[in-house]
Amino acid sequence: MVRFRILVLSLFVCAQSCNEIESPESIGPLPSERQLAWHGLEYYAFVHFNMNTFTNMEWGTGGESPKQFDPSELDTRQWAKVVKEAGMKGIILTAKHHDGFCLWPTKTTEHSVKNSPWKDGKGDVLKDLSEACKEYGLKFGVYLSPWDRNHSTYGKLEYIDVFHEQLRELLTNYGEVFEVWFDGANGGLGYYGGANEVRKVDNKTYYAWDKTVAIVRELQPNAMIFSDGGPDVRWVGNEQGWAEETNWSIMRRDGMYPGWPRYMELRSGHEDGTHWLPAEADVSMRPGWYYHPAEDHQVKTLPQLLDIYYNSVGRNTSLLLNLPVDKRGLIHESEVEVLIDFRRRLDLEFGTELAQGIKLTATDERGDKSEYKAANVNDGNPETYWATNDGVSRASIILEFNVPTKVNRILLQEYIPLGQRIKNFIVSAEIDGKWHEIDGQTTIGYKRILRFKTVEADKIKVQIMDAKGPIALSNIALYRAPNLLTPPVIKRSREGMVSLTVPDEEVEIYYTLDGREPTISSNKYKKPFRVSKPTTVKYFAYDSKTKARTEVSRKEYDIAKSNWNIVYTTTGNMFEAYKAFDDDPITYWATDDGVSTIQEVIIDLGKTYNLKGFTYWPIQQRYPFGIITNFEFYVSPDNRSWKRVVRGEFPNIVNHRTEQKVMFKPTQGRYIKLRGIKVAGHDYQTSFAEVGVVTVK
Ligand code: FUL
Repeated sequence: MVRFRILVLSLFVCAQSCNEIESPESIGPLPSERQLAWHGLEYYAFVHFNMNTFTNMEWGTGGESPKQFDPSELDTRQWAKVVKEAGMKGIILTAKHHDGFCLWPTKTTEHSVKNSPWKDGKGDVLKDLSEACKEYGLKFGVYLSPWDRNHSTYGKLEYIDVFHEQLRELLTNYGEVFEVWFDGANGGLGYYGGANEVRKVDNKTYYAWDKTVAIVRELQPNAMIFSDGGPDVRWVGNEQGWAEETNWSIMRRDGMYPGWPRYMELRSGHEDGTHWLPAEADVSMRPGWYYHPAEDHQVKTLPQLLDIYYNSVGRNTSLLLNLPVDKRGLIHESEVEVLIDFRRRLDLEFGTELAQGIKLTATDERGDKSEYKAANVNDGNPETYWATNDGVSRASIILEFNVPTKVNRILLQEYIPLGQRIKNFIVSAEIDGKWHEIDGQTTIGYKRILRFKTVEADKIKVQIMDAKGPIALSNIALYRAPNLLTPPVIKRSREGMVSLTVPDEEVEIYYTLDGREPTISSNKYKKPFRVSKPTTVKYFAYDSKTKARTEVSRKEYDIAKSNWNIVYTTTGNMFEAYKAFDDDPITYWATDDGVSTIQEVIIDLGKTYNLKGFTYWPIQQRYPFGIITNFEFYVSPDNRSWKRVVRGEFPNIVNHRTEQKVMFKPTQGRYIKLRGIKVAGHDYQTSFAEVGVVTVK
């Protein structure tokens, strides 16, 4: 009898507590199973490789010949190996870009690899890549441009059948596809089977999106569908790889479609979104999406990639990093090197998790000592989470170290199967018994990572200030990323002020101006210094914690350009012409377009110098124009009598857009004249990113 009573009692207690500890109710739209799985990928590769690789274009017209597609060493296994070693989880390939060339032997058009010299028309890049991905344990995805500038029926209904059939082929013949990528760029001028005309479409209706989505669902039910408006994953609203700090994974999706004009909203989502629609941040390793030899010196650097990572993955998006495969059919050596460095660096940044298993307390826990306890955020299990009681959307959690510990990163994750809820939070550190606020932010979502200056803390506190309902946090991790040691970036202003910068505030810089090798007893860089005469600056970065240093870099400067003035330009806005000598090759100045005569600039150097050479930086912009290929250079003492000191050609400057240096016999003069006697382009419009002189010391 007694026993029976105990049993009844305990059943009663259990029923009570089971009621108490029900999970919080979900809030707002929720991720689907396929979206949840996709969130875990975080970082994967885009590969732009197609006809444009061979025509050196970004958007081919569609009038290209399949014969032009002719890679010499195409090796999709090299792509997969590099991507795997870089720590990425998959590859999405441009199966067909806007020019309509298909990388697989489609039955829908003759404009494909089957009519190319590559493998005598027997090749199939999609097959090769899907197999390579399988071999390396990578996901495989396809980009299929809805816009087709080659197909004669583009703009008519017949084309939609072609487009859908292409989609069917891609989703049937190459195994599991994890993402299907639909571009928003649509309609316009094209070849269209020889019509060479402008064809406009209504991108809301023309592609029969409902049917398109149904085809993907039918053939690849687990595949995510990407477009500006989803339905599964949205564009992030820019092509530089960043989201806003506030970033909701939900949006008012109805009414959105590829090419949606309110794309700025994609950067932060909608707090009152009606559908789960997380963002994917796409960005290329180079200025262009396709490989152009002229951009070999513009591959993203390690610090740039880290910024991209923190501004995408660290702000609740996935990162789709584009690798422009080159004409050989390989990922270029420069990309390979930096991608591996980046991977190593990420391993270092997130190598040692400092919060795992340390003491935790929270101001509120759902149910007493329940399965929603605070300790769930650092148990290494993404399935468990800390939750607060109903009605509690403001609460703090404190992580307490056993000994003061250095920290400079915090990673937070909400338990998104129950929706995205946090609107506002503050992170603080307790140092020597006093609390210091480190950062105050808004959303978290699937993942949020904050970088901050290293603190040696006893405790770290996360205060959730506002949420849509009870809090559900599955992970809080703390890290101490080692200092990032990269060669300093050097710049000189037009006034001659030289600055040296490194991405990590805790790294020091040392330099010399007298030609001697710098050491840690040389000048320590504190603020910009003046260099107005010919000088070699030698410098390196130094981490005093580890005593590691970068190799010595050197930069030669000639006279500063502070007293230079523009005297004459054939055409163009003279008031802007100083951009041709502001010591910054990223800015540029150009003469007018549509001009049919040779263009020149005359610059007054402010006083007479003994000159022995000049320099010219071609324009660095993504779509270059007006690059001087053949030049004449003149010197004058008075802007009246001119002496031509040199004429010649900048060899291969269009493909290698780096600084050109031309020497001549020493000549005294105060005025210089540079004439572009031949420029790359359809007229004489001439651009100048930077002009400089070499003086006799
Ligand atoms: C854009 C396209 O027009 C570019 O060529 C590139 O494919 C990029 C990823 O998307 O909208």
